[in-house]
Amino acid sequence: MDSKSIVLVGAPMDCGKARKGCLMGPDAYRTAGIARALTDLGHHVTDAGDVTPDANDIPDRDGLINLGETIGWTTALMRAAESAMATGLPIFMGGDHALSLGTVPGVAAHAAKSGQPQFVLWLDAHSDFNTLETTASGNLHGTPLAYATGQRGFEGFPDLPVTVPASQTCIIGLRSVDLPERALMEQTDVRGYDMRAMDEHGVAALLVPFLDDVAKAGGALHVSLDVDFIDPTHAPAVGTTVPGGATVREAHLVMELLCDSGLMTSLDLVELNPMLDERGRTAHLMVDLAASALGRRIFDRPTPRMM
Ligand code: 4U7
Ligand code: MN
Ligand code: MN
Ligand code: MN
Repeated sequence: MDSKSIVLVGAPMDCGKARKGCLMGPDAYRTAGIARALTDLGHHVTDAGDVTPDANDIPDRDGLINLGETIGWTTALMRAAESAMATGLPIFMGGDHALSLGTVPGVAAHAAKSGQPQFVLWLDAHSDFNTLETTASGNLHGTPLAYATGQRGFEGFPDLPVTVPASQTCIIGLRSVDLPERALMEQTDVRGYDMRAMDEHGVAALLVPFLDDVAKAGGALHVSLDVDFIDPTHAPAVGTTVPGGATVREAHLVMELLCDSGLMTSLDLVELNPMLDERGRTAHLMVDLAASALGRRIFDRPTPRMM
């Protein structure tokens, strides 16, 4: 792969759910050597440090966890994402998945300025397609894909000048979808593939047609990788474990196919909770997956670290 300018953007946000720990994610990725792993592949890597949330006086609302704080992160991350796109390929290091409420609209705003259609690949056990009205848990990390695709039901959040058409999004890895979010998804043409589809057809057969569509449209491709896409036996450091997830090789294959396509223009690494990790193995796996997406091939892997 050609040498790229990669910009690391930390988003130590933890307000998207009640359980704490994701705020340590950015520093866990730094400690696990994300910059070095990408530099070793020939890329130019800069660390832009951590974003801080905007202040606002949005009142809390019953049944919604940390509404004002989440909106503060959303507005800050929209700006950070749009401006990072002008300097290279951003990797947004979360932080919980509520960060995509800001990163996806931010990168989409950048693409719109050059008339490029924005596509989104969502690698997740969950569809994250709840709205403020449908969420049963009140955890806003379960809502970003609905917001970014322009669904109604986000009162208090900024109106999005640029949304990503649901037809330009693809979810892979599904095994936990709430009934109301499923009903909402079914009104759109989001492509959602569950673990059964992955078992039956193989992940490449699901991903490649989507990548072909991105290529044909000359699109930008944002990839949002939730730790819980991977099976919890391999990636234990996440609050929302769901058994029956992707294997290590399936996850790497997705990243390798993304690399071959040359289409990925931005990446979220979300939901890592270092408090729940085992000797850093999940953080290292996420770094290795990012490296696969950016050019590391199987036989280039360094000798495994002693952990
Ligand atoms: B994640 C859930 F109810 N759907 O809304 C919800 F199952 O970013 C889970 O994918 C959301 O980890 C998971 O709370 C959000 C739940
Ligand atoms: Mn650009
Ligand atoms: Mn998620
Ligand atoms: Mn998830």
